[in-house]
Amino acid sequence: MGSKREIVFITTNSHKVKEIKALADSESRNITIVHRNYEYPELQLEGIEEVVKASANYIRKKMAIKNPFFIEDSGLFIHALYGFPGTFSAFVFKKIGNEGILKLMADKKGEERKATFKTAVAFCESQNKEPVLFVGTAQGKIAEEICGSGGFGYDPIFEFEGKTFAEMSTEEKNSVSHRSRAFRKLLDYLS
Ligand code: ITT
Repeated sequence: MGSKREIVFITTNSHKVKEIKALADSESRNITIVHRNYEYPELQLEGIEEVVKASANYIRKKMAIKNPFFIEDSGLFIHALYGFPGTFSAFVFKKIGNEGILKLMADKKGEERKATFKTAVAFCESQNKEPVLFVGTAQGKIAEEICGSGGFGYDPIFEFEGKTFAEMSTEEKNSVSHRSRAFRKLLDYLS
């Protein structure tokens, strides 16, 4: 068995770490995820790809991270609300939470409840290399009510094939989620 390669994941969100570590272990690709709980600036840009790229460039130029590292930015895009909360997902979650989103969606039926979860991962091999981006999406809908106690953030209102993400185990969510789809692309790139 070859030696494991260490990749640093920079995030303040421990739920993301749990999902990514479970995924890295289950894929057995000789990658060890090392978590660093650092905050970094997130510019308010047009899309999450632009946001994550700007943040990764900030980190590689201003913070002394020795190992290859990645960060990720995720957002919930509700079709009937023209992509809201999108890049404002963290702010909106803090301000109005899942109850607030359900209120905004009160008059929306069927297809109108469609939503996309999106993750953009930015990986930096070294301090002098531009970040490489990987994007993953999950198509679902906004549930009629809060359901489930697992996961985090918008999971209790994001329904995927009849179940919310909060009703799924980490493994189940990882088999279909936006984050797992983006992260698997990074694993493919690394191997
Ligand atoms: P870092 O930026 O430090 O990684 P964060 O929690 O601020 O952590 P994001 O900006 O990517 O992460 O998250 C935006 C919002 O979307 C935030 O409120 C999260 O709780 C929520 N979110 C992200 N991924 C999610 C997921 O898989 N399921 C449910 N909600 C999610």
